[in-house]
Amino acid sequence: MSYEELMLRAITKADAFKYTAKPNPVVGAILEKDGEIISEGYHKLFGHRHAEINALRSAEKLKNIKFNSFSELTLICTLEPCSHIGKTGSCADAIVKSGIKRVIIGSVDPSSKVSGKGIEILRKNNIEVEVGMHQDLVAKQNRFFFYRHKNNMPFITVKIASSLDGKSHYKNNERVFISSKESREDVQLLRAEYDAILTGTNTFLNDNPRMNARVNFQVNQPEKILLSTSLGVIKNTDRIPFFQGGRVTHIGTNLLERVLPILLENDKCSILVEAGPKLANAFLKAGYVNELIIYTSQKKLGQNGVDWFKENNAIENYGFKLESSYKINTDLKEIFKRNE
Ligand code: AOF
Ligand code: ZN
Repeated sequence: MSYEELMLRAITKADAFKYTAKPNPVVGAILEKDGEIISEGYHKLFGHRHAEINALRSAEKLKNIKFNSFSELTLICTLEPCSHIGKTGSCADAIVKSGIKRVIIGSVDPSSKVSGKGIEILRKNNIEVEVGMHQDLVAKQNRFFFYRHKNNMPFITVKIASSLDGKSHYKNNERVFISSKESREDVQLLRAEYDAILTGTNTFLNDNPRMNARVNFQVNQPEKILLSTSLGVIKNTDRIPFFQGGRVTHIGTNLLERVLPILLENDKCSILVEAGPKLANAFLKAGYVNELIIYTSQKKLGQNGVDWFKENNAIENYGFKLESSYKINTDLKEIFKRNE
């Protein structure tokens, strides 16, 4: 296999771990000799060993069987090997120590902890380094991670479920399921992709949500964030579904510029806002939203419903354009992107 084929293989196989590696990026590493794979490694679980270390460890077992010295091998890795001593040690240092002499890298790591320092360590130790092979694919598969580190901002998506007549819920807060069961299942998948789910007082009180990702595969559950000034200290949390399973953060301010730094804590890159019209519009108005996802059902709520948006053309006026749309049962799912 060529280096390019190996890079594409590493990118593809790394992607399978996107629900368990997050908020870390997915990363793949392959060691090759004369076009043949000697070993492969992937970053499978947040906090666990990095891809390069896994590849090095597997190769170690084949030394003197498939090769005699690591200097015979080329390392192909999707992301720049890390330079920091993080949870599991520096990959760049481990590569140097192994005796590898050639490394092909997909993309530079955009995080300030690394960003070029890993490559520098390799080059300083006389390792031949090539950077940029399929870097766009690597950035795309880690779009939240790249966005967060390039902009020092979280990637924020607002998700709403709307009736056909543009309403969110009934004025008297009578409980109503607007979208179909299938759409609600789709939302579970969406939740599984994000590092945190954010909601506000009204949704918290009226819907009593669990706000976790209920999917039938392993997932690093998103942190739950409650934005509320009115609730004060919440007691008896062991009886509230929202507080069960996974980390919960209660933020006692509605000033969004004060909220942003808190959204970046604990390595978080992406936030899914699942809130009512007030909070959703506040995020949109502040210009903090990257993506807007709307599930629209065939149901109408009529005069007793509360509008999602005040104006007719609100989505376009907020600076969004439609990127794609899908039918889910009788609902319509639309994804809007911010005009860049
Ligand atoms: C690599 N190989 O497989 C991954 C890397 O908290 P830690 O120690 O796990 O470090 C996480 C950071 O390491 C993450 O923010 C990113 O910069 C880099 N990810 N680097 O060399 C890997 N997953
Ligand atoms: Zn590393």
